[in-house]
Amino acid sequence: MKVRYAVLLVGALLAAGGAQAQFQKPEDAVKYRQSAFSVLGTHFSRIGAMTSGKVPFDAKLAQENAAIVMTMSKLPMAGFTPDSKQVKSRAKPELWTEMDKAKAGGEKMVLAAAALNEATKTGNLDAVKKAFGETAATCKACHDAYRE
Ligand code: ASC
Repeated sequence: MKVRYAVLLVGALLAAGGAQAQFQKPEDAVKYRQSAFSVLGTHFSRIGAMTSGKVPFDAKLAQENAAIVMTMSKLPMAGFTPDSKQVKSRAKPELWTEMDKAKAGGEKMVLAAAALNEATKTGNLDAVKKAFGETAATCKACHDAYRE
């Protein structure tokens, strides 16, 4: 029984640590989110090159890239810490005053990226195209609203 409680406690602490991102400095939070967006965009664009016909569709490659997109999509929002508002970036003032909306936009992106990952598992280009477009729309929504 005691062991069981200890396991639960450790689990709760880990969950709290994950939910509450910790950065040494506000600048680190900015660097973190920008880095996460950069890797996310790189792998998303590789799928985009296939859906637009710029490079041939390779189902396995699409799936590998989508798995990375799905994982990366979960990271950047944690970098929008309140104290990072003071660091110069392309974030519009609205981002900080509408943080709940911005976070909701981030969650839509996470869900869309997971759906894109599922779509790539079908190996069907049309399914990938559709899911890619829906994911790109979630990227664009926040870029339009919150990025200079
Ligand atoms: C991309 C990319 C984005 C989104 C966005 C969608 O390929 O890098 O940021 O799509 O342009 O409109």
